[in-house]
Amino acid sequence: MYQKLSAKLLGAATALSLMCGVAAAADWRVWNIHHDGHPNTAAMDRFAELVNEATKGEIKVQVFHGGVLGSQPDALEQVRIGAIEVGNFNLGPIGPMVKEANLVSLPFIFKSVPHMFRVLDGEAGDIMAKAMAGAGILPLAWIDAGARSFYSQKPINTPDDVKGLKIRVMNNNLYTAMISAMGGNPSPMAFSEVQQALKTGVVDGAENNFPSFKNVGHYEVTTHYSLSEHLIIPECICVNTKKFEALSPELQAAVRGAAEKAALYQRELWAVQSGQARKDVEKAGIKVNEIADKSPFQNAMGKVYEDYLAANPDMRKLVDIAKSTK
Ligand code: BDP
Repeated sequence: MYQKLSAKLLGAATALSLMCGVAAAADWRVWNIHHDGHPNTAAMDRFAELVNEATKGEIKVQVFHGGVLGSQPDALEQVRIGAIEVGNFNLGPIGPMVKEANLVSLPFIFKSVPHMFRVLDGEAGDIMAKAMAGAGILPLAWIDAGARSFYSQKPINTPDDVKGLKIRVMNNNLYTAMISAMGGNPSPMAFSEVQQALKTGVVDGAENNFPSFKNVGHYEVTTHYSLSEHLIIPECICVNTKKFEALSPELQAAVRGAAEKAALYQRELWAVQSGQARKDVEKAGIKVNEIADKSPFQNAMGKVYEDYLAANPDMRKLVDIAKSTK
């Protein structure tokens, strides 16, 4: 009797909340790997404020910076299953879970950051976003992560300079193939371990953009940053698909709007702070070398593309779209 009554009451309450369009207040956790001083940290804080405002507190967002909720592959899994709601993810570590996301991890696939955004804003981006959402990681907005270049204890000007070097990469077989194709020894490793590994000589080098190179102190334990710009990998503000889809259309629009605004803010910050990060590390003693001719690096990637497309022939369509995007 009691059970029946409470079930009825619950039913009535649900019906009422549906009628009024009221969803229960939710607490959302956001994973961010970066620390204070990185553009993404400020942008994710902005995202939290915007969601709190736009949903009038119905969704309360708390951001956990510095990767305290786990490494990036772990956090991706957590967002995929809904244990964490949102993450600022790099698409590199998403590739092993969602094949379509691997488009952006093919070395030199994009001509520039604006080119990368044009590809993401077109059909290829739609295909990638759908596949990611299908895997539980729905991209609400794309953000800028510039280009990644090598840093080590010596300048790198040609693939030959990579020969024999142990280079840390993010978790993705495309990156190990990329380093091997240059004659180096790839070493996949969590971001949080890289500074110590560089310091103790466990690895000879790594690769990243200027803001991340600076923010986690990799510049303190290396001497040269060589502008190979071999990868232009975007990032996303991504949400667990089921949790997002369970929201009312109004709340979905509010969350998406907040992510889009935070992403624009991130891109503005990035434009200024990536140049500043370069200046800061140079001031601290890092020698930055331009690589006048990148074609030897690009040519060395022929085999990476060949092997990858032979194993993943269905990725050719995305590669063709990216290459034919002006
Ligand atoms: C940074 C990305 C971050 C990655 C890190 C890495 O923003 O998501 O985890 O590189 O190299 O630039 O692991």
